[in-house]
Order: sequence, then C-alpha cells, then structure tokens
Amino acid sequence: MDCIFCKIAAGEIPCKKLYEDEQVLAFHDIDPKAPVHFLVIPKTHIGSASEITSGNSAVVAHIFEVIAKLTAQLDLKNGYRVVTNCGKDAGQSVEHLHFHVLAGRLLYPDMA
Ligand code: DGP
Repeated sequence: MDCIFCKIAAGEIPCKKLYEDEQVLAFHDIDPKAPVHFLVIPKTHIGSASEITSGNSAVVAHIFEVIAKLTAQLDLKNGYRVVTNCGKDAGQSVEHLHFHVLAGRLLYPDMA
C-alpha cells in the first residue's frame, strides 16, 4: 500500500519524532498551523475515523493516553486542541488515521 504515514511509521521516510512505542508514533507536522502542531498515528493502517471498529479501537484509546502524556510533558498549560479530519469535506489529505495536536496560540474562533 502506498501510504506515506505507513512509510513514516516504518522508518522509511524521516520525521521529527516526539514519541514512539509499539502501537503509535507522534511526530511534528510538516506544515504547522500553530506553534505546537504534532500528529499521533497508529502504526497499523486505519484509513480514517470512519474505519474505527470494536476490533481496532484500542489503539485510539492508547493514542489519547499518549496525547495526555505528551501535552503534560510539553507543559501546555493554556490548553490544546485534538483534531482528526475525516473525508473530503473535512480536508483529509492523508488517508491514514491521524490526530492533530495544536497549541501555542488562541485556537478559536477561527477553528470550530
Ligand atoms: P489532514 O489534512 O488532516 O489529512 O492532515 C495531514 C497532515 O499531514 C498535514 O497537516 C500535513 C501533514 N503531512 C503530510 N505529509 C507529511 C510528511 O511527509 N511528514 C510530516 N511530518 N507531516 C506530513
């Protein structure tokens, strides 16, 4: 499968890594929309939020645990936003489930 995030997860394409374990990888977004902007992805391929099922949802819970740890480590006291874009109208450009974590500026009202 020609999936850029699978290649990043496999170490075939470099990234600025923040965190990695057996299940997930967190890395800085190549096109940051805020002073802090990183992505957290499952290492196994899930196309989008629409493909989350009872069979693969454990990794999503793990992703949110990792986000809680990383945002605490980064000391994001003023808050942060977690976003996943799903499908064309949401602007999903990479068809591998990923959670954006954005912080370091006021994130409203320009984003929902
Ligand atoms: P989305 O529009 O929700 O599908 O966001 C995809 C994000 O992925 C976008 O903010 C840019 C980022 N991105 C795309 N390709 C790469 C890459 O090769 N490396 C990194 N670090 N980020 C990427």
